Amino acid sequence: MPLRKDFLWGGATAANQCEGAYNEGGRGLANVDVIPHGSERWAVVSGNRRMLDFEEGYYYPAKQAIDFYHHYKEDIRLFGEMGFKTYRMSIAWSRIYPQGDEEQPNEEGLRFYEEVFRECHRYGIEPLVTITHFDCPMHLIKAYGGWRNPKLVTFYKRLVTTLFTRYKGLVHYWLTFNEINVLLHGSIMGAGICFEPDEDRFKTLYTAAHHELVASAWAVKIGHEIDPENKLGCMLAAGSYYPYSCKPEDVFAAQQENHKNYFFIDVQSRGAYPAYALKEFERHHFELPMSEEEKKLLKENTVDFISFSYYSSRVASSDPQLQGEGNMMKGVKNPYLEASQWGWQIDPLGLRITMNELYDRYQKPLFIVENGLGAVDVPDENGEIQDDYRIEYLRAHIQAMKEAVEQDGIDLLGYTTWGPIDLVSAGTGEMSKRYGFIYVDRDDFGQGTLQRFKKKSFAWYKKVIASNG
Ligand code: BGP
Repeated sequence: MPLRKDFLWGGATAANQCEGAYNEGGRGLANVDVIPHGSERWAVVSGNRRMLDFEEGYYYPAKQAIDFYHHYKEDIRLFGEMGFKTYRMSIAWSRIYPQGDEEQPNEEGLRFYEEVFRECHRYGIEPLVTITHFDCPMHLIKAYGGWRNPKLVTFYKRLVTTLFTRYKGLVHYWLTFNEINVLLHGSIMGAGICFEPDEDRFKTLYTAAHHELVASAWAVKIGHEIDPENKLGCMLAAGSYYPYSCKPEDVFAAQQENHKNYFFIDVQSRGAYPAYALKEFERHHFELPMSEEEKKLLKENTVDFISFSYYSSRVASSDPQLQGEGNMMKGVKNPYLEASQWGWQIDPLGLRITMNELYDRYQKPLFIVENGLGAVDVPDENGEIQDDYRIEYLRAHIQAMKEAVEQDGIDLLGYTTWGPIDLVSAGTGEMSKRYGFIYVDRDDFGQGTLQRFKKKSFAWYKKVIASNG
């Protein structure tokens, strides 16, 4: 079977990496506004260094980003020109509830996204909305301690009820949490948590995970009740772990790493905590704070589809000495693969392997909602970007994706590349790591006109879409 006729081709962004206008339209301050870029970023993202120390002073790039807030018409017109069928974007929670815990939403924020969705529909583009993409209102972090606190579930329920009601008929595809498994690695982005010095991190992280899983099930329930046409998906930072060798200890290490990743999706898709996780909790003397009502909620409100990001496969070894680089999750270097400028290993076949694993495990439609190559793009003497390396990367991954559909029989809803327009990198907090088909004139220091222009890959992707792959 070829790709379905209504295959959802498109691109994906996140509010905090493109909108800018961090203090306009009544928006409140969020974690993503104050995480520094540069050398201290990782310590803050992983919850090891207090983010609150950085509250003042870091204005660029995240707070301005590519100013999508004021350029959305132009940007969506360009997506329309490429033939996008879908545009994945996220809602900035603090535009809708500036503090996070108010009773009433901010009308200006609601109106902004309504206009964005209407603009998409003008070009026949179906919005695919991530409800939270690494963002959390600052007030919820300071006053409640982020997702440690079960009150966040209440506030999230209020948020989703507002969104599903207001955008009924305008949005049909929703993702509850971006890369929910990143919570275990980047606690500030994944859960609005910076650790106290003597905190039991295991307990804190899995408590927060439970709250997000419960919140996600509420979103599925409320989303279906408000509009039965709504399709709700989970979102995993995917990329299978390969064993470093066929030594059983390495195979076992890879299986353990895969468990850590699949844990979230096991709950969201199968509706119950897997046995391996419950055993791990026992070993850590961690009592899952789950009520009978929550157990039932999780069981009855599983997701409609499984979405995931894929940049790279990963390798696990039983040898603790081996360490490598990766996106948020460190892995062992794979000697058979080349890597990007940031050390992300390039493995198109790994996409097909990952798709098969996910489909075997869950038997639900898949949706690839991030894939792409981050690179430094240098304009040539005519000011153009000849990004053949990006075309090559995407072509190979799209080929592997098609094989997974045509030869392995996987049900795939769509494919959105990451950052179809250049935006701020989540990993570095800077502009110079670019993914786009559209170049944005902006550098790491806030210099540049913000002018948009097409790279070579723009026309290429347009053809990919027009020919349905
Ligand atoms: C994913 C995130 C995105 C995005 C992407 C690329 O983990 O969901 O927000 O940024 O990775 O990562 P980076 O920006 O670090 O290159």
